[in-house]
Amino acid sequence: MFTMKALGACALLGTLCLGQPSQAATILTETHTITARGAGSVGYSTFSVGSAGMYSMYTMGPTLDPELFLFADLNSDGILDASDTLVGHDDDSCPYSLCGPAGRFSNSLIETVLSVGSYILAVSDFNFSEAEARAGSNNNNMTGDVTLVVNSLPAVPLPAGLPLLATALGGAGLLRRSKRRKTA
Ligand SMILES: [Ca+2]
Ligand SMILES: [Ca+2]
Ligand SMILES: [Ca+2]
Ligand SMILES: [Ca+2]
Repeated sequence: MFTMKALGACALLGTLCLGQPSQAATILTETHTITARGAGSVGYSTFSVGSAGMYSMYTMGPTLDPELFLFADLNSDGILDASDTLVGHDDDSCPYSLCGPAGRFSNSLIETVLSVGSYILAVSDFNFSEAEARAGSNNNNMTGDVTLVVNSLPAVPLPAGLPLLATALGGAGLLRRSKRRKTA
């Protein structure tokens, strides 16, 4: 009886029982010095996702206007190839409370669900395009250090967790009904 209850609670919590930690965890912090042009004008960071779930990626670049691209490194070689696909992009979504100001402008924030695999972040100063990220060169009028941060977020954030909870509750209902049928 107690075992059945424990199983039910685990189903209710879903991925909390098996998947990600219940607290946000930083999986990458890396600082790039962004130059005006050429090889140093784009900063790249690579990271791996070992557990599918919600992730946040953001910039802290006090002296430039960061613009951020996220690519799936499909062949897991740590290099941005033509076959690696674009997953996310942002210029100015990060609030000052999280990322601080970026000159007169704002930092970048990408929050998305990521599946297991390898990823590449590319950062430079606005105006920065996907083509420039892939080419590895951008002409910047603002330069300086930008720190890239990647966090794994708690497994079931609300309201994204609500449909899961509803499914789990439905499952618990079915379990109760099938038990009732057995005892009847
Ligand atoms: Ca690659
Ligand atoms: Ca920006
Ligand atoms: Ca600029
Ligand atoms: Ca540009």
